[in-house]
Amino acid sequence: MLDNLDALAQSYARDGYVFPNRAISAEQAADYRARLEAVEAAVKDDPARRKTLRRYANVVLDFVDEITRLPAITDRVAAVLGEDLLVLDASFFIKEAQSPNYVTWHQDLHYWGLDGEEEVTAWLALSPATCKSGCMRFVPGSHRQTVDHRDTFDEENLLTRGQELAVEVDERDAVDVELAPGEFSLHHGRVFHASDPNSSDDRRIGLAIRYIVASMKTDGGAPMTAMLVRGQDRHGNFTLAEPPEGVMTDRDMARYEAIAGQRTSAMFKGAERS
Ligand SMILES: O=C(O)CCC(=O)C(=O)O
Repeated sequence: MLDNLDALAQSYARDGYVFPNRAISAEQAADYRARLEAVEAAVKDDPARRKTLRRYANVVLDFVDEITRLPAITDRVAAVLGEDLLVLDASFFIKEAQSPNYVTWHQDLHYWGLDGEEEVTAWLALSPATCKSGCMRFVPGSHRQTVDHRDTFDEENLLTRGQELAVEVDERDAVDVELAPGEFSLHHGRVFHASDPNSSDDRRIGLAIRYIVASMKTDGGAPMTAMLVRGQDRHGNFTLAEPPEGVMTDRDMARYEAIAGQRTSAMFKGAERS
């Protein structure tokens, strides 16, 4: 665990990631997990709310917005990106116990419609992320290149377009990102990463928080909305979202629709299917 922030920033610059980092205790992680699972149970018969819950959790769940602002996380992100931080979204990546869902090798920034690379994902474990449960895998140093992707649209793939790198990855180069509940990794938007199915008896629950610098711009597509979580926005390149007022309130669900519409048009640009 790198508590020296300069050393953390250097390690991140070299490898394109840094882990493990501690955000919250195991008990706090269990508490957040219980809150998430209570919401999941409440919306289990409502497909639209179930989807929103996973994709833009920080816009509709007050306790997820709270996580995105935790100094234990943002101090480390700020060591890499600086003090003014926006969150583009915070999504749950959940693999049910003994489930086939996986994530192909990809680079995040490929389809996000941003014009820069100053983005960091903090991936927080709310259950054990192990090789058995399908933790993420990173290729050290791969963030220094930009490679083409192809779409697979495979049903079991957790990515929007089932996108994958159009180059082969030598699996022997990959590092397993095992995390205990309450720990998180940081990764660069160009680092090659993937994850395998969950063959454990517990759910694998991760919250991926996408931080960008406030000076980021969209690449010319529709304007986008983001949440200011630290410092100031001196640029005005994004519409600033209001923090959620509770748990999936009607006001926040209506706001989510507009935000999701903007992001979906960027994410599916050039895709054969939506
Ligand atoms: O949760 C996973 O297995 C993959 C997550 C991912 O691709 C990401 O956070 O960028």
